[in-house]
Amino acid sequence: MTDQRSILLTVDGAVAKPLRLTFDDLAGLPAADQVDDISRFHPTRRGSGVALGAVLRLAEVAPEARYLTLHADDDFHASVPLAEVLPEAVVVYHRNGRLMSPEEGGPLRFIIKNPAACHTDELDDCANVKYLNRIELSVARGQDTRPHTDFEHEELHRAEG
Ligand SMILES: Nc1nc2c(c(=O)[nH]1)N[C@H]1C(S)=C(S)[C@@H](COP(=O)(O)O)O[C@H]1N2
Ligand SMILES: [Mo]
Repeated sequence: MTDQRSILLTVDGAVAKPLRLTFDDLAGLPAADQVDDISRFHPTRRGSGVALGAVLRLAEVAPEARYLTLHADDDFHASVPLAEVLPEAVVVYHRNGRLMSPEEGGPLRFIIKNPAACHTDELDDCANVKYLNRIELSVARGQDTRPHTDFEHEELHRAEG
């Protein structure tokens, strides 16, 4: 069962301080880093979160890290360049103070504010990872299962139901 004390997010790899964060840890990050209402960026998506930078600051990313890999419960993975994603991303973790359901992409969803269309760039809509459970920092690119073609997309979205 997911509740306010469950570990929602692991941050590990090339960091000085690996993290295991609960809902309360995310809610306890500074008010200035909280990002309200992602429907401002994505009209059909819901929820509020915290800037990726606030989470990475806590983890103390190693200076040699170049990639950030997002891992999800459904074995979906995306690996993106750290410097580019850092100012763009939000870790969505609540909706009006409540945990997000899987139907909403929760409990955690990664959101790039202004992504490129699917498979047109490294920071594309496919990297808006749902059911996020781990962020891994690394020197080299990590695991990436994003679809590359329209056909692969159709297959994936069919499997998602
Ligand atoms: N965990 C997980 N996240 C995922 C996917 C997935 O299959 N699993 N699909 C990705 C793709 S290819 C796209 S285009 C978007 C779709 O987001 P939506 O369901 O909000 O439209 O989610 C991305 N995040
Ligand atoms: Mo996608």
